[in-house]
Amino acid sequence: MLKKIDHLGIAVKSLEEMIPFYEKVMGMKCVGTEEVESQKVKTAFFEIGDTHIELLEPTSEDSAVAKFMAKNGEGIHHIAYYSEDIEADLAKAKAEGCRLIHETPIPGAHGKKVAFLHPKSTHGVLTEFCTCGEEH
Ligand code: CMX
Repeated sequence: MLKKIDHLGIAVKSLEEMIPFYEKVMGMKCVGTEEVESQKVKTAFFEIGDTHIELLEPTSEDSAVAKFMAKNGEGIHHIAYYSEDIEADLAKAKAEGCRLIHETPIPGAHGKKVAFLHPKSTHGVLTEFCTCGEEH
């Protein structure tokens, strides 16, 4: 079952420029940065309430985030829901007609297991289910 919004993913050109922006303008603290090689991104996480903002900087021109920015510029890239049973939630979404980008979860940032649903099957919103791992 999906329990809460785990994080919102925001595509940015430069973490170096955007981390100070979020810290100064929004007053949030950056709680960690990490490169996720499999996804060709560098990430920075900020805590806000019991959820997080994830900034995503592409590390390669062929990364999903680089392709997104080439078309849309910087902005909201995906929404991630925390799941207590990711396999069951994926199976349910598939049974309801959603197209799974990942049939089984893959390793994501902070040791989490993650899987994405294709935005064309979720009314335009790239959707991530994630579970376990560290606190953020
Ligand atoms: N939100 C909404 N729509 C999106 C989108 C996004 N983030 N990214 C792509 N799309 C749309 C495109 O605009 C395009 O729409 P049109 O056909 O109307 O032009 C369509 O999806 C393209 O789909 P595609 O041809 O199947 O594939 P792409 O090569 O553009 O890849 C996607 C899109 C979603 C399959 C790919 O980005 C993907 O696999 N994403 C999942 C993994 C990911 O995003 N990783 C980065 C974050 C990792 C992290 O958080 O750590």
